[in-house]
Amino acid sequence: MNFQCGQYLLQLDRPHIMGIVNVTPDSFSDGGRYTSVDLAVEHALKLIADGADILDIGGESTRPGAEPVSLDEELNRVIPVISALAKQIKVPISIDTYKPEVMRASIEAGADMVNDVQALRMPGAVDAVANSQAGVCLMHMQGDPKTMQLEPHYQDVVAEVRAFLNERKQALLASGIAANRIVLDPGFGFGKSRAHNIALLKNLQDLADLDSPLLVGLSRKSILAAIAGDDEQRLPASLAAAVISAMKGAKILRVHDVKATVQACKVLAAIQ
Ligand code: PT1
Repeated sequence: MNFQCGQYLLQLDRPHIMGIVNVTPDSFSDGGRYTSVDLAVEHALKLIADGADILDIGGESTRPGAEPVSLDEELNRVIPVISALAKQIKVPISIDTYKPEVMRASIEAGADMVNDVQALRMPGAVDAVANSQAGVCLMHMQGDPKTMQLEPHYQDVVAEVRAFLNERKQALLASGIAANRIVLDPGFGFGKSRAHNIALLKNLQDLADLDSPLLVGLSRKSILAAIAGDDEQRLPASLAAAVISAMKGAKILRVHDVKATVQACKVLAAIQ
């Protein structure tokens, strides 16, 4: 399975590690530590040295309860970071955004991939990526970040997430976006109860037959603390989740702890 990701063609023959670079003062887990462009770039370079295959740059938190940020604020955070990185790195740069204007400006500045928790549902989002070579991650979310964890409900969470991702994928194909530019993501923690998240992880292979690579983001999420008990970094549970995801067919793992996840995946590779 290959993945066209801007100027890169990734052979997803082993799990690829997507390192998280938050450029937002209220960001999840790294809250407040990387607020300036320089610190975000420095963190990104560290993740590459640790073995990241892709970087995911985000300027607006989408964790439960997060408040939206304005378009100008988001652009001010992410564009200088993408511009600085594009000049000096040899791994694809992903932009984590649902705003079409941020997608366009990011691609212009050198981003290779658009990672959208809204699955390109904002008006203009499909057009913003269509005339580029950018890779696209379509993620499932029920509701919106502010209220999504209040009362998540499904008849059959796996079937409903699968149907949604398939529908969004078909919409992109219909607008001329090549199949090998698309990856799909069940959206762990986005409008899902503990039972919903567990059902999705357990049945991840049911999403693999949509014939697109799967991206999984479980790193440091509250579902892991709920299962394993909380600690500072939620690292042991995050590593377990990464290996389980990879065993069940995930091709891209979106993580904070790149070095540890690379090592965990090597143990899996040794037996495959
Ligand atoms: C994700 C993801 C993302 N997650 C993709 N992009 C976040 N493609 C941001 C919690 O319960 O899974 N896939 N971009 C971060 N979102 C959350 C959600 C962070 C829930 C924390 C929680 O702790």
